[in-house]
Amino acid sequence: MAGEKTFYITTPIYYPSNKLHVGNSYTTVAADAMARFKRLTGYRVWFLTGTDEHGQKIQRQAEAVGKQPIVFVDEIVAWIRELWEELDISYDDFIRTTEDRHMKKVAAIFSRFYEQGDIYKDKYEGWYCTPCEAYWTERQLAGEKCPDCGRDVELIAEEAYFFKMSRYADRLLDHIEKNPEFIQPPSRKNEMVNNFLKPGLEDLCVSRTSFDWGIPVPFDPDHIIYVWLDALSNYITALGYGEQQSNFDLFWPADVQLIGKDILRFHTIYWPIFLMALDLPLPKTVFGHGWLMLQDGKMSKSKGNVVDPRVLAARYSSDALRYFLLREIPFGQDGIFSLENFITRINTDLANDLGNLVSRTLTMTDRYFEGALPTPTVTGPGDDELRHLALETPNSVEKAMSELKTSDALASLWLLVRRSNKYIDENLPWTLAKDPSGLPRLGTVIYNLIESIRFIAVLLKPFMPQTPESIFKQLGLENNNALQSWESLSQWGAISPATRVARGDDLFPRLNLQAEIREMQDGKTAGEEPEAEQTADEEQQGLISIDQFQQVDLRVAEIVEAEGIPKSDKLLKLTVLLGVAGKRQVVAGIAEHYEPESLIGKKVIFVANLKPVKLRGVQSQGMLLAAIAQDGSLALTTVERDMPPGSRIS
Ligand code: ME8
Repeated sequence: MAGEKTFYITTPIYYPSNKLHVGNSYTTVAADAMARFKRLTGYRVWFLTGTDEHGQKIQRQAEAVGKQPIVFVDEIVAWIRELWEELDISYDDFIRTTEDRHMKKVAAIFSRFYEQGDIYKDKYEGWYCTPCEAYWTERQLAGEKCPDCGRDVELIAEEAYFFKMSRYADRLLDHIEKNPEFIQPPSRKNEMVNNFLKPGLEDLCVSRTSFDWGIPVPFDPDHIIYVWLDALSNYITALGYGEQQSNFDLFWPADVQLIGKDILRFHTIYWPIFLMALDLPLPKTVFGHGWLMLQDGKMSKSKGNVVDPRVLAARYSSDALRYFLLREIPFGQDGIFSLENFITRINTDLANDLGNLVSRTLTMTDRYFEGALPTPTVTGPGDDELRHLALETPNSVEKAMSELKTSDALASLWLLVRRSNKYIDENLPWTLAKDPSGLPRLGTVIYNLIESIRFIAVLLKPFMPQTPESIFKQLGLENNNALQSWESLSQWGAISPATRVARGDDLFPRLNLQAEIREMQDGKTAGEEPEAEQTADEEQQGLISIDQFQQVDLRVAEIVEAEGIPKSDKLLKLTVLLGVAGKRQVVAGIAEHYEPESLIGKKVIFVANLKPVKLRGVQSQGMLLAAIAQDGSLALTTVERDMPPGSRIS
């Protein structure tokens, strides 16, 4: 549509060399919050992520576990997609550099560079860091190691194509100087200009011949196109660059390219130069964020549970993890990830501040007004201040988000959460409720609190997609798009009195810090002891130790009740008997395969120590095991002869 506001945001495309850790997830969660915020505020958004699958590093890792590179990456890419689903990442496209749509265009880009004289053939002799896929000159090395990652480098000498970077260096310097928003935050700009551009750019080696996992140079197929030229191009190939009437026309140049500070050089020097050579405009902003660090510095998979984002999201909820990531890293700096920081944030910000506000307010509406939102009639202390702050908060959130300061955006939203809690303490609703003459004021207090919670829920949507849904449901607004919209925040008092509200379960139950640390760190400590440590090969093959297997408490369970769940075709609510451990309620996705009545009396295999979750608002305290065939048919697993409920399976 003409005049439509568009917004194109990208994340780095990750190497599928191993499962991602919570640090990698940070970039994608931040990009997702940004994309959701822009959608909320009326933009047509395109949000791209994906995987960077070629190169020597991937080829070597695949060889190390005896797999074809494509088989190796397919498995990890599937894991990454599941991770994004579990973290509610709302990407519009996921590009894999092994896809035809990408490879063909990269080959054409390379040919164009060659034809227009940007590329020439020569011999490369110098250093290469395979983990970073980066070339280094002798002078750039840090004591014989890679200056970026500190690991060993290899000396390579091979025939190669080179890109004439110097042709474009002055134009790039000029662009950087004239467009202060191009490299963000500004401190990163000086680093690039002073360390790389001003000393003079060397021509860049853009092909390799000593391995074959990549895109061949179309006119010289012994050469494989340098993996960074291949990877960086994803931001335009995914949009359909070179095709007629594609998203490229609509969305390029990108508004924000979000990356970690480790890959700034590739994105603010190589990438803009390639774009200039293609005669294309440069992205408006390349934003290099800080790192999420562990207390002892490095973040790696061998640290066990604490860095596995899927373990964290499954145990503490995706919303809690997203909140932590978006709140904890201050603008442009590094942040520390520790279980202690994480649990403390959940307990203070989510359980005490937000959770308490919602549960106290809804409990009072239930108790004093039988769940019907009262009409505000009598003004009193704190009303004006609460209203002004609520009306101001969308502006402060928007301002912080326009600078990608997700932490500041959440901090300003929490001012409203805390102000609302203070409003309760100022007005003492339980005292007002004691005397009938206090009821009109009590009604106003409750109305204002509910309206403030509505503002908070709308503003939370980009950051924590699930929690607002639960709040809107409690406020009786689950189907009311108008009152969930950004526009509705321009007016205080939009929610109509007499709306039926209903208190739900606590949004974020308080956690016991010591118990969590014990449970989660135990996994980590065990993983760090030499005898229990998995080798990289074992981990790649998905092997687990007997200790890991025994962490799952499997039991025989007898199904004693079964019924459908309203508005769900897939789910059944079951009650199972676990012998002396009593009964459990569980939600199972088997409604398309079993009639509820047919399940009564069946003895099935049950995972008894899963953390409870809510599915469609129904508490589920475990999981039934089932076999699922490729055609989608499903059969519950059971025991070969009758066994008492509660029997342990080992
Ligand atoms: O570099 N804290 O992929 P990659 C925060 N394929 N962010 C972190 C982090 C941490 N501790 N560790 C990693 C590549 N990241 C290339 C990119 S793009 C054309 C090609 C994030 O799998 C951060 O955004 O090594 C970093 O830039 C990215 O993960 C690196 O991912």
